[in-house]
Order: sequence, then structure tokens, then C-alpha cells
Amino acid sequence: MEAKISRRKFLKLSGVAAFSPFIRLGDVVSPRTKAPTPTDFGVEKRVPLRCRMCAQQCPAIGIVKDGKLIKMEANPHLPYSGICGRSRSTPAAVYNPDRLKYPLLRVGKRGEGKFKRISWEEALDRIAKVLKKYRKEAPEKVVYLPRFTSAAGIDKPFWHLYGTPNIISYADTCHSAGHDWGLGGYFGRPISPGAVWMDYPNAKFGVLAMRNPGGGLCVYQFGTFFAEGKRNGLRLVSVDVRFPNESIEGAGHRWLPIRPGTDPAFHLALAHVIVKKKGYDEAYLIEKTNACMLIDPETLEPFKAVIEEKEEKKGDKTVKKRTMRYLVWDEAQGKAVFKSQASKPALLGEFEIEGKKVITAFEAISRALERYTPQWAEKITTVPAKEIEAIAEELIKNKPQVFVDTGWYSERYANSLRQFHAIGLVNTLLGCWEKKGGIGGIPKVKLHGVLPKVKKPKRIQITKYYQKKEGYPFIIPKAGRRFVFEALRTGKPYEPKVIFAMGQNFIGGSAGSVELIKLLDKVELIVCMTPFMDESCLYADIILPDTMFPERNEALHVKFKQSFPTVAMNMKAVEPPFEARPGDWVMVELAKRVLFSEEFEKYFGDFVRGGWEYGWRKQLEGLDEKYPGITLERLKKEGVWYGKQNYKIKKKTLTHEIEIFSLTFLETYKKFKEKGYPFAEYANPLPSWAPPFWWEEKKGQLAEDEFILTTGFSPLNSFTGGQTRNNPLLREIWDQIGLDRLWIHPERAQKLGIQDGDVVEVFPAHNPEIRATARVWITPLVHPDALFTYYGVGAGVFSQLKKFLVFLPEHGVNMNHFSKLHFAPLQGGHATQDVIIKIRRA
Ligand SMILES: Nc1nc2c(c(=O)[nH]1)N[C@H]1C(S)=C(S)[C@@H](COP(=O)(O)OP(=O)(O)OC[C@H]3O[C@@H](n4cnc5c(=O)[nH]c(N)nc54)[C@H](O)[C@@H]3O)O[C@H]1N2
Ligand SMILES: Nc1nc2c(c(=O)[nH]1)N[C@H]1C(S)=C(S)[C@@H](COP(=O)(O)OP(=O)(O)OC[C@H]3O[C@@H](n4cnc5c(=O)[nH]c(N)nc54)[C@H](O)[C@@H]3O)O[C@H]1N2
Ligand code: SF4
Ligand SMILES: [Mo]
Repeated sequence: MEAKISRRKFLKLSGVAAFSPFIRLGDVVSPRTKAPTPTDFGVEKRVPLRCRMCAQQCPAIGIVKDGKLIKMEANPHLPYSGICGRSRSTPAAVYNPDRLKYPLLRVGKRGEGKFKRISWEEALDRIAKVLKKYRKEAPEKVVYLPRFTSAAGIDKPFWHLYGTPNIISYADTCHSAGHDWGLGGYFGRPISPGAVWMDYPNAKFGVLAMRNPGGGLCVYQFGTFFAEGKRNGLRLVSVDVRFPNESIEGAGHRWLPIRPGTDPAFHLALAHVIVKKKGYDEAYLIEKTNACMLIDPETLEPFKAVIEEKEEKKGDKTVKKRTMRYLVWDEAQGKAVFKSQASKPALLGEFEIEGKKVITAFEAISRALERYTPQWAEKITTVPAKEIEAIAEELIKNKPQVFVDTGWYSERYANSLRQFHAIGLVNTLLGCWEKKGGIGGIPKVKLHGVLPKVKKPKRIQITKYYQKKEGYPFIIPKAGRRFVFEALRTGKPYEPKVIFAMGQNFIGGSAGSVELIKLLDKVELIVCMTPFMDESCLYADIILPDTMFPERNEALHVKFKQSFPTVAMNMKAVEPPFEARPGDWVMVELAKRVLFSEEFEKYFGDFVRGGWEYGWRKQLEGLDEKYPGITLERLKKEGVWYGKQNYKIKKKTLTHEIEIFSLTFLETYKKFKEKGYPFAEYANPLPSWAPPFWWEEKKGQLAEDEFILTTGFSPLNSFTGGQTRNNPLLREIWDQIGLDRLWIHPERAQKLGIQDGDVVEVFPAHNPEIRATARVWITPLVHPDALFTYYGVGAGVFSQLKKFLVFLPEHGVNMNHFSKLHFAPLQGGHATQDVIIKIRRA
């Protein structure tokens, strides 16, 4: 009976879909080429995907018809679901005729762009041969650079088994570590953009400074949150080098133009006003932070603090937990006691204990802020003092349902660590961490590995060497691709010999592109795996054509920037074109060729036999006890699992409090001051202004033809990948709205005799030889000292790319092509905008 019904239903279904003229609005019926199959032709398949048109991996649904991906939809199984315009253009990327189709071998000089087709066998054998050689000699000289990897869960164990610790991400060119340690000082651990969220829906007032949630949009769930906040009456002020209409257009929102790279001064002045007007949250500072800590005003050392060590059970391990107990001045008892014994700790003040002068940490902070008046900041930033005061007033009045957005992409200038340190200070003064309407934390689900655990090899990692020996204590070792090039330049700790990039455009995405390519002569083998040609591929010896995300199964993923802990699925929806193959297959093929057969069997055997079905089950083993409802069946059907949102932010400070006076910073500060390190001041735990490099060079005064080139995202572009910059659909829209133009202020344009629509030559003052062309938009919506362009719109200096990416706009600049191979002090970020740019009519 049941079988009958389902058969009838089945016939009806297939009949309606395949043969009825009543097809739903918006459906596309393509001409029949093959005999229809009931599961395929005319019937839409809905496959769980994670979008990769930018890097955020938003859970989405791919709609497949006749074996083709016809559109992307939001995943409806989320409380806040949505995908953005870039995601909607996925089919135009997947079926782009410019996709890499076969493995390629370089035949011309590096950079020349001459390649010939080879077989996968040959490509893999060639790579394996070099890998085998270095496995014996020095496996650490092989560097793996992943970003858009199609081998998650497989690649890391492979490279660690191989013997290299050098798996290094792109994040030193994104948020690491100016953002992560600038804010992290307050929490005793790096705070990445994915660790916190602004509670847009419940906030009343917010400052966006170098942050553009409407353009650098992560729709799921951020964009929806942001829109909800705006509907709920969230008022915004944007302090930006250009008018970021993506975020703040509409009533009640304001734009204050700021001179590029001077943001720390703006935030310090906000803090100054908040403290001066006693607009801070006093109870919060006393209770939740170490503001009352008594310190020596000379050395800044906590006064007579003690560190206690306790052993604690954590699962089956015992860990040592260190806690600092510190003295405060108890106003109730009129003496110094440990904080836990005080009933009325003093927030401000200077005291004498045993003949020694001590002050509270907050007293030290207040004193340090004294000189950073709004008038002082106006001279540096050009933001009017009265505007700074008005913003501070708004923050004070509406606290704690306020935020200074902690931002995302930070590595634009040398002073980014100080910028985010100052942003952290303002948010701490206002008590908005862990508050509804303020800033919350993001809990993450811990999945098991796909393969058995592999230990990280003991050999020295390049980034760790620079962290320990070369004055970059705030590096995040897994995130420092530009130090690979520093190692090439200096030979320290050794010269890398093989670079294998999987979805990282290490040349186009990193400041100093033109300097980087010169260093590549020292590298024996460069392999780039990607679906699209990019700057890095031009210098590769072997190019491997990757699949795009709808064309492969992938490990489950948990790292999302959103308020709920989430697990999401990506399943193969369509066949890859030509000879494109996924990264997990490539890793297994290399493992077969390079590892010993026992190693291969031990680590890869089960995965090779069981495939992703096995891999996914392995990742989820035993997890549904802790997280009810995480099952593979559900993930395959709905694509996602999500848990509960909360506002807690994990801390790893010695005091277990939010350290408004950062002991992590203090330790580094003391050490570097002792050594006489010129940038020691950047680690000062107290508020402190540091100018960007360009400012140091020019004392803030640019000549008539000099500018700072700045970048940002729009909802219709992303990085340098072919997904968006060479996308025929997006290109159509870009042309309509002039997204590829270079913004220039009318006063500056007039002085240079430049007219709207003119094509100009853009080049760095330090190297006029490197040039790109751009079409200008003359607009008052940009600060006079800045030029602005969306990131990743053209070929820039690497015009050879036009041969491979035919939908690229004719003109366009990429800041990284012009900037220097310099490193932000202490944290090593790429400081890409910290360079003076000139323009002239082409
Ligand atoms: N001047 C300036 N520089 C910047 C930025 C800026 O705004 N301005 N932004 C910075 C930021 S925030 C970041 S995160 C970095 C990003 O820097 P990059 O790592 O350089 O990122 P992309 O430019 O996206 O390059 C990634 C490559 O992956 C490829 N790719 C896409 N999908 C896949 C896939 O499925 N598999 C594989 N194997 N490859 C794939 C793309 O085609 C592209 O070639 O750039 C930073 N650099
Ligand atoms: N559309 C799109 N969205 C994305 C991505 C993408 O590729 N495309 N990628 C994601 C990633 S990896 C990241 S890191 C985030 C980035 O997210 P955001 O950092 O928010 O985005 P951006 O647009 O790079 O930069 C924010 C703003 O900084 C401004 N700006 C530039 N220089 C200065 C300055 O000196 N001072 C001040 N005050 N403002 C300045 C720009 O004009 C821009 O409006 O976006 C994520 N979302
Ligand atoms: S923000 Fe847009 S392009 Fe980026 S992953 Fe999400 S849906 Fe895709
Ligand atoms: Mo980024």
C-alpha cells in the first residue's frame, strides 16, 4: 500500500516537474540534450553548501537542475538566514569560461604567464619528487599557504606528517594581529573578528570607524542583524576616509571624514572625554576589570601582588591555573587590601603605603589620557573637536547599549595595534563587553579531526622565529604569510624552498607584491591550486585547477562570525568542469607518493576507504551528547546545526578580569624597553598615540600630488579571486554603478587638472616605475588626503592577468602592488596603506 502511494506520488511529482507547462515562476528550463532521469531533469535538487564567493562560508542552498547549479538560496534552517549579492552570482563564477581547466606547467619565465597543459599524473609526480627530496633534507623548508582550501581536515595532517610546521595563513594581511592583540590585551588572549559580535539589533548607538558592516558584509547572520538594528532605530556615526554609503546611508546616520591612518588619535580623544566627564561605568570598572589595581607609578608594576598556582582537573588532564591577587585601596577600611577583601575599592587616587607612593591603574590611565584632548585629535585627524565631544556624549548617554565596532580588517597601518588598543579602552570604559546591546562573545563547537591526530613537527616555524627573536612578540604564528618572504630576504631562520598555496593569493593579497616576486628566485618549486588565475599563479611552476565549492564534499565547518555556535555542511552538488579536482584528492595522491606506506595506511587508510561519509561521522563522534541534535542526517538534510547565543567572552588574563590595564602588554613593554627597542612604546599598557609610518615620514603634510590610497569592500566585490573580480554578472553591475573607479576629492582634482572620468596613472612615491591606471570619480565623499578604491577590481600592475581573466575591468589599482614589504611593529601586520601614492594624468 505504502509503496503504491509513494509510486503514485513519485509519478505525479516527476510528471509535474518534467512535463507540465505549469512551471514555477523564475524556473529555467533548458533544452533537453539527454534522456531525462526522474532525479535530475526538470526537478530541482537542493544541496547544502557553504558559500565561498568571499571567505565567510555562509550556509546556503545550491539549487541544481539538469546537473547544473542554477542559483543559490539562503539556508532557511537558521534563525537569521540570508546570502548576499556575490553569492547570487555563484553560477557566473562556476560556469565562467576563464576557469582553470587542466594542470599547467610553466614554460616561460616566472611571471611571464606561459604555461602548457600536463596530466595530473605528471603534475603530482613532479611535486612529489621535490617533496621527497626535502622530506629527507629539511621538510620545514616546505611552506603550505592555505585560505580557500578544498582539503580542510586533510591538508594539515598531511603537512604535519610530512614534517613541516609551516602551515601559514593570510591573516597577517587581514586582522592579525593589530586587531587581535590590540583588543586581546584586555582579555589575555587574541580576540579575532570571529570571537565577538556587535549586538546591532539591541544597540542604541554605535561608532563605525574603519569598519563597514554594510559593505564588508557577512549576510548570514550579520547583515540581517545589522538591518534589524537599523530598523530598531540604531543610530550610527561612521568615521571613515570615504562616505561608506553601504553602511550608513539613510536618516540619522552621519559620516565624519578622517585623515587616513590617524584613527588611534580619534579613539584616544573619545576616551579622554569619557574620563574627563566621568561618563564611564564606574561599577563595571570596579567589579569586572582591574582598574582599581594598585601599581607603582614609576615602573607600572602591580604593587605587592601575588600569583597563586592551583591545579585543576580539565577532562582527564590536570592543568595549572595561575591567578594574580592584587592590592586595592579600600576606602571603607582606609588601607590597602586584596581586592576580594575590600568593600569599597578606590577607582582613582594616589596613596602612600609603607612610605611608597602608589596609584590605581585607572589613575594612571586617566593621567595618560590628559593630553589627548579633542582639540589635539582634531589637528591630527581633521575630525572637528566638537564632533568628537558629541560622539562621546552619545556613547555616555546610551551606555551600555553602545559600541565602537571592534571591526575586522585591521592591517592597514603601522599603528593598528594602538588603534585597536584604544578601541578596546573606549568599550571597556563604557562597560559594553558581554552586555545586551553591547558586544558579545561567540562560543564555538569543537569537532574531532577527520584523520587521526598528528603532532606538529618540532622544527622551528618561520613565524615563531620572528616572534621570539626578531621583535614581533604579538605575531600570531599561524597567521604570517609575509614572514615567509622575510625569511627569503634575510635567510633567517632558513630559506623556504617550496611554496604550496591552496587558495591564497600571497602576491596579490599582500603588501609589497612587487618586492615579494623578486625574492621568489630563491624558491625551487611554487605550486598554486585555485579555480582561477591570479597574481600568484603567474609565478607558479605548477598550477593545479581546483573545484569550486559546489563541486566537492568538504569537512564540516564551525568557524563562523555570528552569535550562535554553528556547524555547517558543504556537499557536492555538481560535477567539476574539465579536469578540475578537489584538494582532498590532491592531498591523498601526494600522501601516497610521499609518505611511507605504513604511515599512509595508519592515517589515510580509513578515509580513503570510507570517503567523506566516514570523515563526517568521525568529526561528529559522540558530540550529540553535548550538543543535542548534531547528527549527520540532519546536517545532510538541513545543512546546519546551531546552538545557543550568549554574551560571554572567554578571558585568559592573570587576574581573570577584563584587564583595562593589560598585564600582557606590561610584560612586553618592560622587556622591550629594557632592550632599547625603538617601538617599545607600542606595547604600553597605558593609552599612547603612535602615528602611522606615512605620517612619520611626512609629519602629516602631503604634497600637492601625494595621497594615501585606501580600500574597502562593497556588497558586490571581494578580494583578488576570480570569483568576483572576473565575474561576468557582477562586472555588468560594476559597470552600471562605476564600482571600479578611483575616488578623489574635487579640490585635489582641480589642483591637478583632473576631470571626472579621466584615466590617471597611479604609482608609489618610493618607486615611480610601478604603475597602474585608474578611471577617476571626482567626489566630495572622500577625505582630501585619501584616494579610495574598492579592493580587488582590476589587474593593477600585473597586466599579464588580462590574458587569463577576460572580464576584468580595463583599469584598476591594487594597493598591495604599490606598498612596501614592511611590517607593523611588534605584531607584523602588512600595513599596506602606509605608503605615499602619487597620481598624474595618463
Ligand atoms: N590593499 C588591500 N589588501 C588587502 C585587503 C584590502 O582590503 N586591501 N584585504 C585583506 C584581507 S581582509 C584579506 S582576508 C586578504 C585575502 O587575501 P588572499 O589570500 O590573497 O585572498 P584572495 O584575494 O581572495 O585570493 C584567494 C585565492 O583563492 C582562490 N579561490 C577561490 N575559491 C577557491 C577554492 O575553492 N579553492 C581554491 N584552491 N582556491 C580558491 C581565488 O581565486 C584566489 O586566487 O587580503 C588582504 N589584503
Ligand atoms: N563584500 C565583501 N564582504 C566581505 C569580504 C569580502 O571579500 N567582500 N570579506 C570578509 C573579510 S575577510 C573581511 S576582513 C571583512 C572586512 O570588513 P571591514 O573591515 O568592515 O571592511 P572594509 O570595507 O575592508 O573596511 C572598512 C572601512 O574602512 C575604511 N577605511 C580605509 N582606510 C581607513 C582609515 O585609514 N581610517 C578609517 N577610519 N577608515 C578607513 C574603508 O573606506 C571602509 O569603508 O569583510 C568580510 N566581508
Ligand atoms: S558574505 Fe556573501 S559572498 Fe561571502 S560567504 Fe556569505 S553569502 Fe557568500
Ligand atoms: Mo579578511
